[in-house]
Amino acid sequence: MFDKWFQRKKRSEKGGLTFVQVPRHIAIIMDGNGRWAKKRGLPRVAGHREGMNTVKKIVREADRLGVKILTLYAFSTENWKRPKDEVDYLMRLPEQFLKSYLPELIEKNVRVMVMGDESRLPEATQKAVNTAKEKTANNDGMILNFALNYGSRKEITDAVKGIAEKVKNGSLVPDEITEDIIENHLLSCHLPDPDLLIRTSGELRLSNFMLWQLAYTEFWFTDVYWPDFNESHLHEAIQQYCGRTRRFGGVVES
Ligand code: V07
Repeated sequence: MFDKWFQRKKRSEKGGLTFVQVPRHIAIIMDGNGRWAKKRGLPRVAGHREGMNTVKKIVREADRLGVKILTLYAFSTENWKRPKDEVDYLMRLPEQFLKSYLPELIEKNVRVMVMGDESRLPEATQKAVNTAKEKTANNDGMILNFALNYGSRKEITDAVKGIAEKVKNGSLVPDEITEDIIENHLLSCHLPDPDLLIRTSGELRLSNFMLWQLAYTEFWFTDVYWPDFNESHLHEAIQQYCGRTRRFGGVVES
């Protein structure tokens, strides 16, 4: 169904030229893993494990559809407040994920990136993440960008500190501080802003995720819990995105 619609769209846009509006950069807040487990009488960590399988499924589908960047909010700076057992479990997931999935990512030419403060992560997690980044550093297919121990206010605070330092040492004057300069000090400086943000499990907020970068992003929310999120939900989000007109604050002539 989706594929047929997608192919038709490709042909019909711009007089047969391939002009496809599949979002270049999709960001996802993967919420509802704990609630998914609770609903089934399972421990919260069972939801996180199932959520990890959803990640694999959605990475495959996004790659197949030609998405260039997929950013996934895996762990926030606020998540440390959760029970120690749960945090310990979550911290082992990157390694587990990469153990079973890195070969496929390499085979698919996917590049793994991580955005966040990695210094607080357990040694083994840092090692696994660094190996994945190194082994995929030359891949030029889809970028799989994990927000790991990430918080947007911390990111912006660190950017301000970096800029202040440059002003202090004389390499920058306040008049030269532009939006571009600020952007270049963010953790996402090498990536274009997300075109589409998806949040699962019915919460309608950003929870400290990419506050600067989401300024003009289209949002799509669903009540579905992340472990239940599947290819059809991704298609629905993309179809809705394609039907919207993005104005970036201006007006579009009809
Ligand atoms: C985590 C699974 C998805 C649902 C949300 C919470 C649980 C994949 C990773 C990951 C991170 C970095 C990396 C490779 C994989 C991950 C955490 C939690 C902390 F390089 N899933 N996943 N990391 N969950």
